[in-house]
Amino acid sequence: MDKRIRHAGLAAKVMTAAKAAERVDHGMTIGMSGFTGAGYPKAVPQALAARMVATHERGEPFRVRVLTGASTAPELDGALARADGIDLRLPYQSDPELRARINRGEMDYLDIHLSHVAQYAWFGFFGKIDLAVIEAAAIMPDGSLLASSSVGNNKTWLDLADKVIVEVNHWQPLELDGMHDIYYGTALPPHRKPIPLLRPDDRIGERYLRLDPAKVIAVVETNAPDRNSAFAPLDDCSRQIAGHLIEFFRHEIAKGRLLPQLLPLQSGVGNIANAVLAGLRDGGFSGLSAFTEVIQDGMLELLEDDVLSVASATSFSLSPAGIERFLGKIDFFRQRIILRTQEISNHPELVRRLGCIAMNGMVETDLYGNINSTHVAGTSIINGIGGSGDFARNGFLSCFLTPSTAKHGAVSCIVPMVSHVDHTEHDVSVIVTEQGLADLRGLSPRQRAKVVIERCAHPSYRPLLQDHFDRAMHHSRGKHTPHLLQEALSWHQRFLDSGDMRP
Ligand code: 0RQ
Repeated sequence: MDKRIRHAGLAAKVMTAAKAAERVDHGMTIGMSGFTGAGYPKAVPQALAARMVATHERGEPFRVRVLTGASTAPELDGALARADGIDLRLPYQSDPELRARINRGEMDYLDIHLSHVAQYAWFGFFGKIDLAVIEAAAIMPDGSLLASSSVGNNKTWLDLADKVIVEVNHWQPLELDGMHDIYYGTALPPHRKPIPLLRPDDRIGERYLRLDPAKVIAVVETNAPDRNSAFAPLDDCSRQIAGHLIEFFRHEIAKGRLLPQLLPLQSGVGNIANAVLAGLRDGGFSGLSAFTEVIQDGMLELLEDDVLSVASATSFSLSPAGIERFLGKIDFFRQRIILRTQEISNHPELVRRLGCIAMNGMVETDLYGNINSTHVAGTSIINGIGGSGDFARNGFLSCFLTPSTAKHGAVSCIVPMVSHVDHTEHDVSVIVTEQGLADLRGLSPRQRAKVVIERCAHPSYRPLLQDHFDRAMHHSRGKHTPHLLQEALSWHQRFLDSGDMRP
């Protein structure tokens, strides 16, 4: 028996991806593994997409509802979207083909706080889960699964689904064994108990994902890497944003509001988040911890340099170079990295208890600190809220980062009114652009507008924002949060009409 499939009954269920995909039916709700391009099934979704195309060519419908941990990769979201095989997708995506279909209104997409997904599934809000398709690094002798490079919602899909297909990926290192911590203590209200996690490095769960072998209808063997793009080299803008944030941390330490080892860090995805991590390394910090969702390249470097002593997350999101780095020192990283289910990695109770410092990207902010993380001009989704809300609402400090402009200066990321709200003014502590940092804590809406314009707006938009605010102060009936309602979204309309927000 292959050393990766150590359960005799399940070894007997090995078949090709095409055979496994034949067991999937039109209309099914499928929970799949995968989180930010890691640990997603790689063969069955592509075989399923091929079946869908053939079925569509016969003039018959074949679409499924796809639930995951977060974004996946071209082999899953891309393949199924190209085959027009997704009826509904949740809770987070970043695939260009899928995004285009969502924004053309050809399928439904539910953008959900990542910590809510498991409990919504338990509450029954997504209906019956027919099938789970889960990537694993190995199947243990009792049928439990050694998870691969993400945990995400795998526990929930394995528990709730009627049937299970396991993809055993030989590319995933067996040395991941010992890195996962699968907590089985969550329950439906009113039976909930406190989650016994007091520090980011506490282990509260089990080593493997429980699986009832009787549910398994197929085991498919693969040997394929996780796919994530390389990070862009650090540019001046990201460096400046990181620099402002790190200067702010130093200021807070000097004021006695933060300890030198800060508080557990949550860091979002993307180049700016990676730049902040690099800034922490260069800034002489040490003894830090992370309680976050994804482990990017920058976090590996911090662990190696002992800036970070532990990182708790639910997934990796590594560039090809980051994967090489990880594989080369996997025993070292296993001592310092814990991968949990996303209901725990993002749990509001834990984020509040630990006092996380949340650092996330945004699309735009308004003068008052309401944040749009997801939509262009209020209507087209980019990725989704992901875990940003889980951390922003409950963290000790909630920081949102963006360049002050987008689209080569044609768009201001500071606007009179956001075109879509993901995080309200009540949940936002700090806004950072390459221009500077606005600390919104303890400020009224009018005070906030002043610092956001002064510190964060790009010089080419600052006078326009100041003029808008001054006239709003003069004409607005409600001076608590001044707005010129007839103009509030005119910047976005101008961008749609002319390609530039400026008159
Ligand atoms: O589009 O490449 O087509 O030009 O948005 O923007 O500057 O590359 O920044 O990769 O850091 O993404 C908010 C999307 C930022 C991300 C967002 C356009 C811009 C570009 C991307 P183009 P950048 P980033 C943990 C936390 C929500 C989820 C989250 C995100 C594209 O950070 O998805 O935080 N956050 N999860 O041109 C129009 C604006 C724009 C704009 C940027 N104001 N108007 N377009 N863009 N600002 C992870 C998980 O939860 C899994």
